[in-house]
Amino acid sequence: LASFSWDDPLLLDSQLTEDERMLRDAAHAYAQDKLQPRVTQAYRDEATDPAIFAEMGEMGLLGATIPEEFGGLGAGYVAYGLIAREVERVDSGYRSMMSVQSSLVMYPIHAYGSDDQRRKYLPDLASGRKIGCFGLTEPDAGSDPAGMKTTARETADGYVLNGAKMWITNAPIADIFVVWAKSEAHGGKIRGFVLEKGTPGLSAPKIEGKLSLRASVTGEIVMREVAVGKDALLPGVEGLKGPFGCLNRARYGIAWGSMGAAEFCWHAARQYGLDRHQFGRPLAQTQLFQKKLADMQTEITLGLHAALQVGRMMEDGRAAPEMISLIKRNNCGKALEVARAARDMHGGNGISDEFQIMRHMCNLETVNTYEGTHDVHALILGRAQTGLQAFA
Ligand code: TGC
Ligand code: FAD
Repeated sequence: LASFSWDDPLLLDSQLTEDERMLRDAAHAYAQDKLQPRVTQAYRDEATDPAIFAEMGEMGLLGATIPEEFGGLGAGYVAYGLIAREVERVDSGYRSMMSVQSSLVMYPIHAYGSDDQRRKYLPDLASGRKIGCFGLTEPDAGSDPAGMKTTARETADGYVLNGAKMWITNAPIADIFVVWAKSEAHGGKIRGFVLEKGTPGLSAPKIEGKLSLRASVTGEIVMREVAVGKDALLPGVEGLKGPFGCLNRARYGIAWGSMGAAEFCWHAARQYGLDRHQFGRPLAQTQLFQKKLADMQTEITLGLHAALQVGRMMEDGRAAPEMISLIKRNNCGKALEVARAARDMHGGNGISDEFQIMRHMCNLETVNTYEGTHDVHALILGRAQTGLQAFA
């Protein structure tokens, strides 16, 4: 009889290449040795350690899919997903820092940038010497980014940007800002610009008081008459498909990452149930507890295999954006359910940061909202199967 592995029921591991397993193991070791020991205090203090970028850079975890000539690893999308899963097993905020840098800053500079922009920015971003952020959302344009108000006005030697971005991961500590604006010179079409810290008129105040994702700093981007040269424009794309091209990658990574957070909660709930006795037996020996563990095992296993399938299709160019909506929506929603159940299964200990479940649970509220909310992805899938768009 074939054996059953409770924590890898459908043998995901056997579907990975040797290189993918090695990268996964290196990311796991880094996350457990360097990130896990500092996360509880960082979360309490709402403090982001910028040194994490240099550490991740040294490990090759930033921009893993970017070619080696620009400082990346030239790895595939499955490898990228496995990194996200290992980092998010510790904290969604750390994965956020990594995925913004990789998918939302390095990817657009590589895919839409000029050769000069690639050479100027990518090696420093890959090594973590420079920190990047991605400004799409605005105070009055979240799910509907087409409603953005930020503008770029053409001048004799470049552009002047005005506007405000809201809820921007890494912004207060960023050196490089990929910002999306309506460009008057391009018929009001959305264009991408690369801004640098220190440019007059550009500021990035921190958003205080987050009760979720506290180990990852979030800010605004305020642009008041920010003058940049022509070389700040990303020449290779115009329209919403520019930012969406980046979001496809980041959403895909989140589908893996959220499963890492869910796995942490599942494994912790299982161990807690084995260790804790009530009514003269382990909690894990009750039917209700086992049903919850079986649900966690099932949803996580299905979510990981779906992410693997989409990753393979991304690698051979067959992944449609709707597939990414399906796994982003499902895996974030399921991870949140797993975390809430694990919180309950830990009883009173479930609310203590020592047990870490409630931190994951609070983080996953954000993960379920950013990069397209759970409901917005439902509407994307609804449009794809009915031909009717229900957004507006
Ligand atoms: P729609 O008419 O559907 O499309 C406009 C144009 O964009 C193209 N497009 C895509 N291209 C590539 N990939 C995709 N996934 C694409 N989706 C759309 C589309 O083909 C069209 O191109 P063209 O050439 O015909 O003009 O656009 P819409 O205005 O109706 O938008 C619909 C909707 C709701 C789906 C969309 O706006 C949406 O996805 N909203 C959610 C916004 C969102 O995800 N924001 C994320 C902000 S970044 C973030 O949260 C980072 S957190 C990171 C972290 O910390 O980890
Ligand atoms: P809204 O769009 O106002 O949505 C509010 C509610 O209404 C949601 O439940 C939504 O599903 C629902 N809704 C909206 N439209 C419809 C509709 N047509 N039909 C039915 N229901 C609808 N953005 C960036 O650009 N860069 C970043 O780095 C970044 N990092 C973030 C980090 C954090 C911690 C957070 C919280 C957010 C971040 N975001 C970032 C922003 C994020 O992408 C947005 O919060 C998200 O897209 C939702 O937009 P909103 O907050 O304006 O909510």
